[in-house]
Amino acid sequence: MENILEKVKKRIDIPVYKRSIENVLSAILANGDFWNIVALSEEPLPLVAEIIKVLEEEGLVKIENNTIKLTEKGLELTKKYGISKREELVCGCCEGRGVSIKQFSDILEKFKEITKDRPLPKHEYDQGFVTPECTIARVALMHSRGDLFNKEVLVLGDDDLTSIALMLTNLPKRIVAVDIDERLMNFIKETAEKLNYKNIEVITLDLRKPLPESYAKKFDTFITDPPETVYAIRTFIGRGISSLKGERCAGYFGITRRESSLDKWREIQKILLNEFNVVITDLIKDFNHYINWGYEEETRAWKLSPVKKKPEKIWYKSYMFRIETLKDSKGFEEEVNIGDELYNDSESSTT
Ligand code: N4P
Repeated sequence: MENILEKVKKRIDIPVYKRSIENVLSAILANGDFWNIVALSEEPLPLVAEIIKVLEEEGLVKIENNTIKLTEKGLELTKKYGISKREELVCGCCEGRGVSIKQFSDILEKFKEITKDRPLPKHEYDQGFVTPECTIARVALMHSRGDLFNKEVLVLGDDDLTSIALMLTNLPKRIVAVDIDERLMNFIKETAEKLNYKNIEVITLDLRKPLPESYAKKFDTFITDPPETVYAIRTFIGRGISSLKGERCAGYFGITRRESSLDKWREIQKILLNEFNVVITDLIKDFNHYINWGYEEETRAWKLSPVKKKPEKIWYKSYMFRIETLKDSKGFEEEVNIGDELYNDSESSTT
């Protein structure tokens, strides 16, 4: 084990622990598909790929018919270290989200109908949208926390078309959606016209730039799903917080384990607590499920994957965070002068 750990450490610049190797071994015991192993192990994809490579070199793992398996020697190692197969044990009723979308079943159907011809993910912007059930569950979650009815809601980046789901509920008193992608903004605008919904505004904006002054301190609730670099997380969530009216307003965002190590998670939590001075009220595992975005073969994940086979089911999920502002919470308003680093760091792989 020590020797595997040392080898991986030398070859990659993502923090790796004995626990990371154990997680990957447990995942391999449960599933032979690379994408599922990444999902089950909850380690960043580039790290999982490197660990599998080392395990293969050590004769602990073999890859046959696109399937990753432990060898006799590998199985012995798991026995020696008391490593068992990883179990998901997700609640079948709510898919693990902890909210029911029953009340919104008509809205789910309408949402599916409307988004049938939606713009498809653009690689350039790291897009990849969640399932309709998930978008509606976001609405249910926000409603259950008292963050929608009669509230002013800001959607920062709306690849998921959450603003459309929000319109359909008619719960918020005002919705503003912001995105860099004109296609999405037009789609949302056209939908609003068709629905004859008046309380929505759309703004086409690169969130490297601050929101127009007139949107500062105007909202009760924001939701965003930033790219997974610390830069993007600070910028998107910080802008969300700056747009809130003041104390006891709420923000929602997704953070994944696929592209962020727990060391990065700690950085993120430091930003939330120390820089923004907000409190985390909810943290729900695998709330967000992303439909495979279609440009898999052009990504770093594809290059790193030991098996050149597209994922068959959803493997990319993220945790949902809910934060609340308190006295002296503050956001982030500066313009950021970065290019590709907004999307890519050593742990990212799906851009
Ligand atoms: C990533 C999608 N590269 C998959 C494609 N990310 C954001 C898209 C917004 N729906 C996930 C980011 C999680 N914070």
